[in-house]
Amino acid sequence: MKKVLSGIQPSGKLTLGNYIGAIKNFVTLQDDYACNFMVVDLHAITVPQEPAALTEQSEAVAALYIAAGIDPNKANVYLQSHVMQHAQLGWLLTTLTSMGELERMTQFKDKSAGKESVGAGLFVYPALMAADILVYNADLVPVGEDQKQHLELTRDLAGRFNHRYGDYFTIPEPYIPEVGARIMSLDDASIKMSKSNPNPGSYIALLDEPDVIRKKISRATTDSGREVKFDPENKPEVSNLITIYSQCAGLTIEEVEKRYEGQMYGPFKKDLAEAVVSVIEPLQQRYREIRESGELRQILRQGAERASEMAEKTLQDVQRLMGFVVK
Ligand code: AQP
Repeated sequence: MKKVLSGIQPSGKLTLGNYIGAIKNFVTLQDDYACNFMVVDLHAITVPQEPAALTEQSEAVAALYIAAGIDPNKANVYLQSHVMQHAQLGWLLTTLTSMGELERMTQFKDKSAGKESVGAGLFVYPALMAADILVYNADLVPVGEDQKQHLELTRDLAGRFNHRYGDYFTIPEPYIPEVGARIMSLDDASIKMSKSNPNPGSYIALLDEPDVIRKKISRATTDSGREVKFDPENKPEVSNLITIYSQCAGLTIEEVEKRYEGQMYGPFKKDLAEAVVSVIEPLQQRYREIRESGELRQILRQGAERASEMAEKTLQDVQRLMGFVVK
C-alpha cells in the first residue's frame, strides 16, 4: 500500500483554508493509502508560542482531524514531537541542505519580512519537513499550494541523499487539490487565509460560532461589480467566495455561477454562509464529543507508537548508509 504523510501546525485556530486545502483531502485518502497525519508541534515553535496555548491547540488540531472524519483506526494520528525520529532525521537532512536553498523559500521570506530578529528554526524548518516525509518514505503528500516549494526541496534532498549514499528514499509526489488549494483571506484576496493572521475577520475558524461565521461572510470584501462570476484575475474576492461555496456545497464552480446567474452578491453571500455552517456545525458537534470523551491522549499515544516503529527503521538505515555506528 502506498504511503501518505501530512501535517498541520498547531500555531493558531484551524481555518476553513486548512480544512479545504488539507484536511478534507486527508479524509479522502485514508481509504486507499497507509496514512500518517501529524500535528506538527515542532514546526509551530519556529515562531514563538505561548506554552498553554500550544498544548490546547495541539489537542484541538488532533481532535479536529478526527471530527472531520479521519478514522484513527485507519490512519495514524499523532503529535510530531512524540516521534523523535523526525527531529533526528531532520538534523541529518539539515546537513545536506544549503543556505541558498533555504533563503529561496518564499514562506521564510514572508514570515521573516520586517522582523528585527528571526529564529534559526524558521530558516531550517523545510529540512525538518523533508524529514517528516522521508522518515516514512511517503509516496504522496497532500498539501495546499503554499507548501509546494517545500515539497520540491524535499524531493531535491531525497535525490541528493540517494545520489550520495545509495538509492534509498522514495521521491514523494505532492497531492494538491485542483480547486481550493489556496483559499484567500476574506478581507484581502491577495493573501491566503491564514490561522496566524492577527485579524480574525480575515479567516473563518473551524471552531467559530455559526453566527460569527455568518457575520464574517456578510462582511467579506467583494469587488465593485455585481456579477457572481469566477474570474480570479479581475474578481479575486468573489472568485474566492465561489471556491469556498463550491467546496462546502459539493458543487462545481460552473454550477455555483449558474445558480446565481443574474443575482447580486446579497443572496449569494447568505447562501454561502449557510453552506459553510452546514459543514462546520456537525464537525463542531463531533469535536466537542471527542474532547469530552477523554479518548484523545490514548489515540495520540497509539498513533505515535505505530509511526515510531516505521520511523526507527528508516533512521537506522539512513544512519548506516551515512556511516554512523548504529547501536
Ligand atoms: N489558505 C489556505 N488554502 C488552502 N490550503 C491551506 N493550507 C494552509 N492555508 C491554506 C494548507 O493547510 C496545511 C497546514 O498548513 P500549516 O499549518 O502547516 O501551515 P501553513 O501552510 O503556514 O498554514 P497557515 O494556516 O497559514 O498557518 P500559519 O498562519 O501558522 O502559517 C498545509 O497543507 C497548507 O498548504
